[in-house]
Amino acid sequence: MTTWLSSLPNFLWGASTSSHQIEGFTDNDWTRWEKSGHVADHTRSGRATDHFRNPDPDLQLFHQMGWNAYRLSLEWSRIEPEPGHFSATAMAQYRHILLTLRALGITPVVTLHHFTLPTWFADRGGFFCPAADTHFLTYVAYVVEKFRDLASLWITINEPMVYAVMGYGQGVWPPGQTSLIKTRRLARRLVALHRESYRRIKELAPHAMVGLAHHLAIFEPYTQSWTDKTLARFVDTSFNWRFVEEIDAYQDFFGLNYYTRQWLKTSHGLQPVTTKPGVPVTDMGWEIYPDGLYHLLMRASRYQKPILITENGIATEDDTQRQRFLLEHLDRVAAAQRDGAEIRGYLHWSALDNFEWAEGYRPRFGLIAVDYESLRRTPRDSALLYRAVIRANQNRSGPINVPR
Ligand code: IFM
Repeated sequence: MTTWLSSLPNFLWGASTSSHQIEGFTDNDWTRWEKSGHVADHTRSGRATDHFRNPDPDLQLFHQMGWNAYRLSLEWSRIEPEPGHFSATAMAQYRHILLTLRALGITPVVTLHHFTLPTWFADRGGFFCPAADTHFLTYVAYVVEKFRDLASLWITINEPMVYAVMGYGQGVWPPGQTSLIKTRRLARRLVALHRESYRRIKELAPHAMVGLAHHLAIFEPYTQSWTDKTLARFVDTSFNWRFVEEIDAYQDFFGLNYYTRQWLKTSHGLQPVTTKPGVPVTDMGWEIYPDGLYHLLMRASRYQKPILITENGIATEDDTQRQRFLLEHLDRVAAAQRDGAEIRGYLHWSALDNFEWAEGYRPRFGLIAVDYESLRRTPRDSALLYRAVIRANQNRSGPINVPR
């Protein structure tokens, strides 16, 4: 069992974001994808929430909401706009953000790759380019060396399987390819890159804890037929667990992103059915299934690593639904703790409303609402409820206590 760093809070309470989704005017392969009309209603991320230009009010708000942790991602295309040229301005702004978080008593969880690529890297073939490892590891080493004094929790890659499937299998994200073979090859490439990044980060920052944010879903057979059951088992293994197995020796904590349950039906092939009639769903059309979090936490705990819930959240215009979602999922976290899972934090997705990739700005995932016209931020009641839960659990060891 890996030990949790004594310099970290016993339990991390907070929320997550990613650079492209909140920062604004980020020039990468997604910006180009948006320009070519691939996002719902031809939306472009544009200034997003304008967070990069003006981060301080948000960071203050995170503090006021009682968070002791915040997961952010660094935007590679800002930091290294051309191969081998690093932007002092971008690095200074990220340093400012990390220093401010430290001053506010908020532990940063820093993601190095969250779906976006510098265009120069994408143009060379992205992670398939012959020098991909050299490029990515140069970027990783550069930022870790510069920020190792301010961050000790690092996530190399966000949701590698989602990234591979959406961009190379379903073709709805850049680069828009539809090849199962390439999806599998990319997953293998990302395994190798994660391992190398892990080694490199540990060389540069031996005390850092390094992990990856695994997107895990519950996959169940649509009917009890032998074929649906076999398909569900196959998808569960290949989407959820193969990657985990392949990098398990290279993760100090288990980062888990959880959202929903999906169903496998032989007539639909590998494409899961997202819901069954009558189940409660979010504005993404995803089933709300809190028990799934419990099952995945218990399954993840077999890997004998501290678990960090790196994302869990709901797209909804109805904040009452968000409040219920939050309490029901936290209740399942507490149950998993009582049953022996070592869970070291819960980071809600998301801190702020943000740009939801191919869906644009319609889905509202934020604990804090953003008015995209005025850029005004308003903490939702769910954020205040979350703060009350955090306060009730301050300095508590053992399972978290969740009001009913
Ligand atoms: O917005 C995304 C995030 O970038 C990765 N995990 C899932 C979230 C909701 O779809």
